[in-house]
Amino acid sequence: MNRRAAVTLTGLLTTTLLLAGCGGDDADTADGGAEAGAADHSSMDVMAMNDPDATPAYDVDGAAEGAFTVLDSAPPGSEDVAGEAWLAQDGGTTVSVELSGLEPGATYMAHLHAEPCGTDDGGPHFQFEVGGEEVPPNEVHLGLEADDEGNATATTTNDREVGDGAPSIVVHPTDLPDNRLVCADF
Ligand SMILES: [Cu+2]
Repeated sequence: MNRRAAVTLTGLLTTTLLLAGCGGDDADTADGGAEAGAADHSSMDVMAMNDPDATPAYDVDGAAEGAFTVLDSAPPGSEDVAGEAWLAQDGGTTVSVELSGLEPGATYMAHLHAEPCGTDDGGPHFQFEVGGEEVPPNEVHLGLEADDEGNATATTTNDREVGDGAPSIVVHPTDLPDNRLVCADF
C-alpha cells in the first residue's frame, strides 16, 4: 500500500472510531496496538466535536439544567462521578457539561439522547433526522477529557434547535463506547 492510501485508511479508521458512539459495535478495538492505558481515540479526536469558543449553555438565559446520576451499567469505581449539564436553545442548540470524579486523563463522549434517563437509560441518540447519520450535525455529541483531578468540562453547539426531542444526555467512556456511565435529565 502506498503512503497516500495508508494515510487515507488511517483517516477512515479514525472517522469510524469517532462515529461508533454508544450504538457502535466493537470498533473500539480496531486500532489495537495503541499504547496501553491510552484511549483508542486520541484526546484531539474526541475534543474535535466541541465548540470551545461558544458561549457555554450555563451562560445563556433560560437554559435547561440537569444533574448527572450514575447508571447501573457504569463500570466499577464510577460511584463518585457527578456533575451537571445545561441545554440552551436560542435559534440553535448549545450543550455544556461539567463532571467530576472521572478517571484522571481518561476521555469520554456525551450525546443528547431521545428518552429520559428513566427510560432505557436515555434510549437511543437524539437525531434531527431519525434514521439518518449517527454523527453531528444530525446528532449532538461532545468530548470530555478528565484533568489530573478527574474533572472535565466541554461545550458543543448545533445550528438547529433540538426542541423537546432530547430530554437527556448520557456520558460514555471512549474505551467502552457501549457503556453508559452517567445520565442527566434536562
Ligand atoms: Cu450516547
